[in-house]
Amino acid sequence: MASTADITSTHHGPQTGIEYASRDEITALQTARAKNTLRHAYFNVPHYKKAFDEKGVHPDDFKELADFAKFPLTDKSDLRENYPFGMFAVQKHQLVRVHASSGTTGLPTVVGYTRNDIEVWADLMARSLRAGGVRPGDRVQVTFGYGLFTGGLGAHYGVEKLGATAIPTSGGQTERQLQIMKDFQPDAIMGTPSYMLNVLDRLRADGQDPRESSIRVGIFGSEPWSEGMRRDLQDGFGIDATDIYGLSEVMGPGVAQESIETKDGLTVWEDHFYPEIIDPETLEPVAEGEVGELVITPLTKEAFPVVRYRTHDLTRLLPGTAFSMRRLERISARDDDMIILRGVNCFPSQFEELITQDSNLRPRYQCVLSKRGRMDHLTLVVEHAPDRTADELAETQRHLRKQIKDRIGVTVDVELQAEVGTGEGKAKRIVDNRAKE
Ligand code: DLL
Repeated sequence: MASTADITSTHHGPQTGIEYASRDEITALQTARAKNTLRHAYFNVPHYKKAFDEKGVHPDDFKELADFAKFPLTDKSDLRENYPFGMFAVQKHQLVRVHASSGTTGLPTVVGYTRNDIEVWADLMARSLRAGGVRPGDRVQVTFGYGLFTGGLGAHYGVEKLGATAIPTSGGQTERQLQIMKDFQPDAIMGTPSYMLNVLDRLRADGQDPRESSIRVGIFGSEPWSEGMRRDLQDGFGIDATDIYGLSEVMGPGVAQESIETKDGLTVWEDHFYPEIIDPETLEPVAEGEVGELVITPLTKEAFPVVRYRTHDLTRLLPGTAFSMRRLERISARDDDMIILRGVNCFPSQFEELITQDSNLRPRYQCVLSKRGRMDHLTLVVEHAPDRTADELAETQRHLRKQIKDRIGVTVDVELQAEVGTGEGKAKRIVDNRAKE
């Protein structure tokens, strides 16, 4: 299990923590922990016993990491079928907390934690915060929602574990957030990138210079964002911004985190998670370094072990840089966010990258899908910067449309509006009106 020694060694201490272990050591640790996890799932969760038996595999068949490919994948539907507590591997009295993710449709998925699971999570969040540039003694404003969502409480326990001070503002109520930011002088802030953009705009609208704020670092995630958005947030606030990744079914935030020193993708904390990339069609592992769907097996979970969980997030695995553990390339899309226009696959993040290159536009946008005859049609609705003339806007609109055609290869309509809402919490990027017509 991770100890606090792991977190104090990151970056500015001696590089002796597990994040700097040799690949051989990491492989040995993952193999040993994977064997335990597979046994734990098989013998304590009826779903896994059945799924393994149906596939004709037994935990004893696992000898090396490549053997993971023999074991069944787990998808959200498996969790839904066992709603609410059917996938838990421990007795009721061993649970100290549950969280749930609402998902886009249907029943929420419910996840549970033992005391030790919470400890490990806090350690990994503390390690993530440290990798993202937060230091003991810093004040950290946590604008992720507190509640069933894992963002707020997950971040909170990590801040405390690191020896920093949590300012648990939770999400929303922006006026109040700003007042607290001004009065409490946080060194760091955490939240979704789309919410941080709201904060930035509100400060500017109030006639304040966001660069004057006390914030030094921002740790943002829970939704896809682009390099362009990073630029906007870093320049806007005058901070270093890094990316944090996680999902409730696998733990919560802190599965992977970008290093403030390299800002080159997110290190997967491989002592606790085994990442794989599969082809979402064939479900077979892809060649090393190729893009596909991320599949994760947590290696130390007690209450809620998951075997080969399909994240539906698209990315690829890269070798370690800041740490010896492998990195994920920025997760720019989920496979269910893929838009297919006349045979061309595209993702909202590709539009975002172009939007952030134009100073007449704000990275607040939605992709509105409709039907034109039998064809799918996309209208990209984008917020424009204030005080632009009609001519400037017409030119901006024409330019963006052409850029999208030239760079992404699809024809879309572009609509510019003074304000575009993307919802509370995670930004809603796709509005699908196709069934309505
Ligand atoms: O969003 C956990 C979290 C909280 C992560 C705070 C980071 C910060 P869920 O609500 O279960 O958990 O949603 C997980 O969000 O499968 C991705 O599709 C997306 N996601 C999370 N982080 C990132 C990121 C939390 N950095 C789902 N980049 C995941 C892109 C992200 N997508």
